[in-house]
Amino acid sequence: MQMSRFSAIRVVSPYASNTPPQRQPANGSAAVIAEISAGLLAPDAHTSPKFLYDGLGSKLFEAICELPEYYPTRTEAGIFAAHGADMARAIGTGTTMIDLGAGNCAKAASLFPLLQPAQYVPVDISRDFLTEAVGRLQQRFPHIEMTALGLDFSSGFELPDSVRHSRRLFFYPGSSIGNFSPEQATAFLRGLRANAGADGGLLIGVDLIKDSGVLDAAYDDALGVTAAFNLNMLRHLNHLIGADFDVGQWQHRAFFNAAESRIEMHLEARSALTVRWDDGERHFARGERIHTEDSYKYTRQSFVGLLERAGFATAQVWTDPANWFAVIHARVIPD
Ligand code: AVJ
Repeated sequence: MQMSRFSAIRVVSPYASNTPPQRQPANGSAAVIAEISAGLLAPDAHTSPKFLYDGLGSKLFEAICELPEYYPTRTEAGIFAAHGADMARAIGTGTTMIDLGAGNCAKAASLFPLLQPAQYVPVDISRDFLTEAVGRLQQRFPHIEMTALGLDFSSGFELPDSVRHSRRLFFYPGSSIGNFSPEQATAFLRGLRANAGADGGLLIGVDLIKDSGVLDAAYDDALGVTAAFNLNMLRHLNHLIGADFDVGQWQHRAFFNAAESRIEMHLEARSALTVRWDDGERHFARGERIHTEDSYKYTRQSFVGLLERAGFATAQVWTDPANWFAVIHARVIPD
């Protein structure tokens, strides 16, 4: 057979799958770059789950909340719907409601008619996403004073003077407390207690230990939305530290670690590869992982014990009929 006189045409496209992304300058602060670099260079590579939330990450998390497998949001919403009036009786109206990780503010908003806070203070690391949501919310509830705070509260924070001091209610739904280890969670809640004042309280959502098949599916859904959410962190890291992560080279892994009572999420290298960023690089063997998130699960009793160690007395616990999720109201134990 005669060979073609023409050589094969090589298509050079920025979208070709075998073209690793071009590195861009780092956009993160020096502290953020140092934090991410240290995690990537650690023997067991890891990153903080807060880096899952850029603009797209926040939207993907919203999509996760719609998935049939992801029961926490729906189950918690069911508890609020069934027991919201009871919660309002226990907590009272006119509080200073500080919403930690507010996101689209939908959960707090669903409680406004019953809880009628005097001031609403949504806090979220994804500032633009938050600002948009609060603008819409203020129009719907013109009588509630709203002060949005775009900050990372995961390592402690100070509230500005614009936040009222009386009857502070920290609202921490969605089982986001699960991102902390039990020791970190205790320290974090102690910090809230210090910021809450003697008449302060906490309304918190906690995911409960259940059948591991249910847990695994919630973090590895059939549509692959959670996989996209996890993998999107690599795009975010490219932006923050000027790295050249190639998303196609990585795979989502999520499973319940019963010994640690936590869901673990990882990103696993599909082949041996090297990642380079502004002032560092790391080789990953095929199958090597970056640990991106922990989501701890508790029993009702274990979490009540944790609250006590943090200086909170549990006032009331509401659950769904299957006992998959708990919403807990706790009060500051005064010194
Ligand atoms: C926002 C931390 C509560 O742990 O269930 C969802 C994040 N990660 N699917 C959780 C998450 C993967 C979520 N929290």
